[in-house]
Amino acid sequence: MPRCDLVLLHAPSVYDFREKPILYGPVSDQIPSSPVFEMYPIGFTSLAEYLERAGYRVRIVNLAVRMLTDRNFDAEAMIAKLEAPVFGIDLHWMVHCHGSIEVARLVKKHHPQAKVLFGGFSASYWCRQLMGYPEIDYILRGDSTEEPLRQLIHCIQNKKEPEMVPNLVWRDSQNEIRENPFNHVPNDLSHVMQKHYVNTMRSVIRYRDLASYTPFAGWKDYPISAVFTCRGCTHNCTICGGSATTFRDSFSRPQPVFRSPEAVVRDIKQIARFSNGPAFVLGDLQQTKDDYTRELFRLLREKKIRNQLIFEVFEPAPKEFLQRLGQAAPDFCLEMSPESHDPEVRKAEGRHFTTEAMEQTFRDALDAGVSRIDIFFMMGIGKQTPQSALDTVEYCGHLLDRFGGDKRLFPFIAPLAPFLDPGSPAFENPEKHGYRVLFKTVEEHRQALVQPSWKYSLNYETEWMSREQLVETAYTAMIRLNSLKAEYGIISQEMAEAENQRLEAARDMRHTIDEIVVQSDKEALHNLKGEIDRINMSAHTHWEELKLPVGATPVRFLRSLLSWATGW
Ligand code: B12
Ligand code: SF4
Repeated sequence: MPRCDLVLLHAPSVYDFREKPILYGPVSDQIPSSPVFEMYPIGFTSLAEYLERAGYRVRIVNLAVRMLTDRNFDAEAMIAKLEAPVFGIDLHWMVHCHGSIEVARLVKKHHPQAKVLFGGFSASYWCRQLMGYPEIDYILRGDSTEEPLRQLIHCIQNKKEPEMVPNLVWRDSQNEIRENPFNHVPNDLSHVMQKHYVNTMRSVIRYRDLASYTPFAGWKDYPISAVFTCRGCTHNCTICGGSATTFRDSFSRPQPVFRSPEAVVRDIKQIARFSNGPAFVLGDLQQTKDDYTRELFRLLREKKIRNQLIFEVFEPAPKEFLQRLGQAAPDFCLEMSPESHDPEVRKAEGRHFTTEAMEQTFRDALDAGVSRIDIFFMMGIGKQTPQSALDTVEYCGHLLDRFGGDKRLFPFIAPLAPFLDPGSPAFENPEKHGYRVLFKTVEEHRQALVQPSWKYSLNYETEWMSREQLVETAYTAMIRLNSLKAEYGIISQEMAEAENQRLEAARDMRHTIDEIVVQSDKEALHNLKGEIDRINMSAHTHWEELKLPVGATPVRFLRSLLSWATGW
């Protein structure tokens, strides 16, 4: 096998999810991942690309996707086979705190001399507690770890203590935990993602292992890609662990940093070379200055990108912005997450806009030629009672009426699950926002993830909704919304029925599990494993609704190989 300086591993949410009977619930219905959360952070490709440019060899292994797509895939054997002096494991999303720590343990078991490094938002937030796990040697904090990681690998290869590596938390030779200054927070991102798709392709070929680079199960048929425009956020949503205050307090970033319009369009162009799938432009462009969006839109027009582009707005957008967007990216899609129809609930969530302004945005986007608008509502948030969540669904009916049943409007509703984000304003000041945080340590979250049903995994409840109420309301609201969407012809009757059948089955199952929990009957739970798995995996059919058309050859492998060979 060719030399490797760093292996980046992505774990499933729960390491032994194939053995444990766990009813996951609708925790990942609105993203490409299954409840195993098999998608690795976009930062993996950025870290790999940066290090490859610096002369190191990096391999990405998405263990989660391999375990999910191949029942016989032996993750431990794969870990044992890999050879590298450093293994980086993401703990970006808290939902991986079971799997990531388990994978770290296996790395140490098979490679006692190798170093184990953690990184990502959750690793940054929980760094002190995590250092209590003996399998973790290093944690790199922050949203921009490319350069610190290069320095760390240099130290490891040259057997130097990493005292000067910024953002690093580490254990020194005396077994003391050391925290280096957290001061690498770049205000310019021109050093990252310069040629990342080319470098990714090179590694795929070098290690002859496309399967391990796959971002999520089903990616080959629906290769949606993400293009990040910024690190940080100007907004401060109450439940968000990526809000302005979380970035400031937990990731040392006082304000967001934006990539240049050229870099963003370069990424989109690179994606277009190997994929016909949509590209999701992450981050509301309205956060930038007007001349930024003008330049970005100009470049998009000039490059004539054929892939469908998805944009998101965090707040209502002016008509002129949407028109310019429509001209730059005809056929564009728009996403917005008002979370609730009720202005009071929205305000408590940190979204200070009126229903009129929101509906005007939908109107203007439709007029600007949007091909679809995905509207996301959430259940379990502050000031929201079960009735209020159900009223949100009825509001969706009103919205569809108001727009004459326009089939480009796609409302969705889902629970805030399984976790309230660590570091979010609500997690940090639960009383102020009417939340009760039930788990306060990494270990409690780890244990929560292996509970038999998602009701017991939820790490919070609110003054207005208990965990029990949230779970019950979630099923009722989602079933009702599916029926509504079928009534308006937004989804087919068959899809609504299939969706509702699996939601009903999940609801029945969660009641059965509640009874088993009361009786502490482990054997009865194990006997349900097959049925629970069937419900868990069929839960993912919901994602079908969010897909856009991608044509007959979604991924162009030959073209990618050619690009690699010619160095782009
Ligand atoms: C884009 C985004 C997504 C995209 C993910 C695209 C992708 N593949 O990364 C989508 C929409 C799919 C998504 C899904 C989810 N998301 Co999200 N997401 C975001 C968002 C809006 C931006 C993240 C971003 O820009 N990252 C770019 C940079 C900062 O990160 P990065 O490049 O990936 O990684 C850098 C560092 O984090 C670090 N790093 C990361 N991993 C590692 C590993 C090692 C070893 C090292 C050294 C460093 C390192 O270095 C990288 C480069 O320097 C944030 C909110 C925000 N404002 O930040 C939420 C956020 C990260 N998501 C969050 C959550 C909860 C989720 C979901 C669990 C939601 C759900 N229940 O469905 C899922 C999980 C998906 C999965 N794994 O399957 C929370 C996380 C809170 C927490 N601490 O757990 C956030 C903070 C806010 C939120 N609620 O949306 N998300
Ligand atoms: S949820 Fe709010 S704070 Fe978080 S990334 Fe989106 S707009 Fe920013």
